[in-house]
Amino acid sequence: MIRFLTAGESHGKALTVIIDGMPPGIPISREYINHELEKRQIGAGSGGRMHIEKDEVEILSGIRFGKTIGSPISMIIWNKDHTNWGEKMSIEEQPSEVVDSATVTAPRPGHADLAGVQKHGFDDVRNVLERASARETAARVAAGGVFKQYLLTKHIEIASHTIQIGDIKVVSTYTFEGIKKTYENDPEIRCVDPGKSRKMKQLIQKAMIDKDTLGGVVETWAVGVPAGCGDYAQWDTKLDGQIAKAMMSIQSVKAVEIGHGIENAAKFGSEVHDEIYYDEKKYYRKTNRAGGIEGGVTNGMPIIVRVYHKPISTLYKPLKTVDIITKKQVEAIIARSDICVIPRAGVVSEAMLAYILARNIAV
Ligand code: EPS
Repeated sequence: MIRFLTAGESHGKALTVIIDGMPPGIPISREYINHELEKRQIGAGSGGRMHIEKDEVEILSGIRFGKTIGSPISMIIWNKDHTNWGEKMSIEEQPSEVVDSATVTAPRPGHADLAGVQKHGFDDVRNVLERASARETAARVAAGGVFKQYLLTKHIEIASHTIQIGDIKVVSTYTFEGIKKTYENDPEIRCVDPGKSRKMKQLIQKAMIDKDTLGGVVETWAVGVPAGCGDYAQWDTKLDGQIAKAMMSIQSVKAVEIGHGIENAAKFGSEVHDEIYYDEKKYYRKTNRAGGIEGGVTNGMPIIVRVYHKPISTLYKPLKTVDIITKKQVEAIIARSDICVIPRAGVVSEAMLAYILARNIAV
């Protein structure tokens, strides 16, 4: 079964990813993966780091003459910013002045900072924040580039778009073709509705002026997935459960919704379930409120997943916290960060959905 793991600190030498279990003979283009990485780098509300990095993948193993060979695929993305952090992120021991200058003791509310320190008993938040950083998603997106190319050989396509930033929501109807075009038509926000996109951008600018941050909602579709993917018989093989776990693991995600899951909870059953019809030797539905999954199994309709991101927890007007050494009330650290990740986060959701579909299809 396909699986993958990532490694690497935000300001360490590099991010790495190993994918195990990919079937042989799948054409893999490095340019395709690099284009996915580029999508993660461009967007309104991103911080200064994106001006330093130009993420590109180096493939180290598992691919020969342009095709997978059934061996583990290992890939690396070098962190350009590491040259500015060499001593502070040194693998070797360093003198105490260097260690002190790199130490962080004021954890940010909402980040993994304090929870990670409590877990391991650290006296330096940096040990946690370097790995918990959303920089890690670059490695996931590189893996996603491999999974998406595999799914294309099965005629499965994945795309995402921004449906909410702060309290600005898309209410217009849209198609998969429309969603696919959002990266080209609106790289800064990735919204199908130009009017809403303008308002979202203005809201991000306001948050920046106010030294605040914004969350939002990304919607991801997978089309071409045949009926019968996943399982209804065991809790851990249900496809919706697998997707929810994968999406919830993305940095800053606090809720996951399949189809119209949230609004359906407030309705009568007669208003919710997608009625079944039959024509020309196949079943079809006129609606897709279930988001393509019933009982943990795909029903042949597009899979629709929404992920809800909280606002980034590094604020330029810092919240109150407690110093982990002195236990005195202080202000949280101000680290360079993003104002809003939503436009860039879509490709991360796509990568995680591609992973779950690839691992269920390749069994
Ligand atoms: C990010 C890289 C990080 C942050 C951000 C996302 O780089 P740096 O810390 O050098 O600015 O900008 O990380 C976070 C939002 C976070 O909470 O850690 C990236 O590559 O996306």
